[in-house]
Amino acid sequence: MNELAIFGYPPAFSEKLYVGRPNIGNRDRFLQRINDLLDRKWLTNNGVYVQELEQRIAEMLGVKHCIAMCNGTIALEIVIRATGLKGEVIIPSFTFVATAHALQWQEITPVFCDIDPKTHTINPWRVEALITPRTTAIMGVHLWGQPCNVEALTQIAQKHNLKLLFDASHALGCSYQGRMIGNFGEAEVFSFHATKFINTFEGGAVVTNNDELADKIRLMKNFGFAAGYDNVIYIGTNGKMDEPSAAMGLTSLESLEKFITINQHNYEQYQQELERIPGISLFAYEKNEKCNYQYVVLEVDESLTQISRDQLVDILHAENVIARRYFYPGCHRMEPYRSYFPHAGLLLPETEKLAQRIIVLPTGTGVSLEDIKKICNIIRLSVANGQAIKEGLEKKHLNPNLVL
Ligand code: T4K
Repeated sequence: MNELAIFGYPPAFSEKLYVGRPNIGNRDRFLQRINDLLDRKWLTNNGVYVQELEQRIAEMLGVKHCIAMCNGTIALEIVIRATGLKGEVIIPSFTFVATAHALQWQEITPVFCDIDPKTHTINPWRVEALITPRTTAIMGVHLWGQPCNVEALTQIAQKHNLKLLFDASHALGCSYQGRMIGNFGEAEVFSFHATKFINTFEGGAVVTNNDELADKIRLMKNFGFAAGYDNVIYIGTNGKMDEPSAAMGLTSLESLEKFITINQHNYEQYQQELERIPGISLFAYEKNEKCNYQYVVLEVDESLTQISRDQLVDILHAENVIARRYFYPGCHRMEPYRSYFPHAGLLLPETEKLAQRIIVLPTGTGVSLEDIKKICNIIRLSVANGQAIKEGLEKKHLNPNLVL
């Protein structure tokens, strides 16, 4: 145990290993596209690369419309506005804060619903109790690329005449009951942020099978401009994706299968290495569905590991493994929501529990199978010596200069 960097030993990795390290496709193809767009002198405003990206994604998902945007948050804001949501919208608290902010930004109240501890997605059986006369929609989040229980949510939305949307930021390339994510609810939103499976530096998209909604979103993301010059017919903002971003997206898409294969091999390596460590369980994806395996998510049961999740994160960071506590502490414990709903946690026991137990580990093209073995050895060693490490860390906390 004294070999751990947290007790002064050199770190296992000389360079930091990050969660969310971007997957980058063929550099030459990307640079060629950049040269082309510079030659064309068409840098943004529905350029040919944006159009091509939209078309490729729509084809890949089997969805009628894909509208590329400058990022996932703006895409969420626009679709929320375009679908006419107001009042209250039911969402999980266990998500990236952008899901909640996209609503609150428009003075719509996010009402936080608990999650299913197995899937980490919104628990449909908790939704109905949260519906009030002000509720206009449910917005599920396909967290980690794991689809929500779309069927149950669809039934509840229909029964109560609510809109159903999905934040599919993590779920490009994933499927639900054999159909690609992107086809469910009124619309779904992807993020193509640098940290996502397919990235456009910053970027996102709304996908929908609803023609009217797609037309409206196209207007809204471009100041309300319709065909022709100077023809504003609707209120709008600037949600456009630019050409370099689309060039990156097209290049990333060409490597999609390669990225999935690497992620899946990484995932399986983690699975094998972590299998018999008491108190550590790896989030399981649905075997019969398509999955991008972009997130390697561990749950730490402190009663078995002795060390807490946060202590394990500290140990990993000291070794230069920059593990993350996504999505700690849950939106309901972040401002402004914790001030608005100080008692929200009482209705979110699974969220509260999970937010204390999750660690997300590095994967993607920047991580080798050897790296994964080393990361898992650190975890194995830490858990095997859990009690002694805990005591050592507590002593060090009292006396930071102590050499153990
Ligand atoms: N809904 C959900 C469910 C989401 O997860 C997100 C975004 C959104 C909506 C909103 O979509 P966008 O508007 O972002 O398109 C990061 C991302 O910034 C955020 O996009 C993402 N979710 C979230 C899960 O992760 P942070 O605060 O963790 O970012 P940061 O700067 O700590 O970076 C994350 C990790 O990635 C670090 O370990 C460093 C590494 N990294 C990051 C960047 C930007 C790199 O290695 N290279 C890079 O270029 O939020």
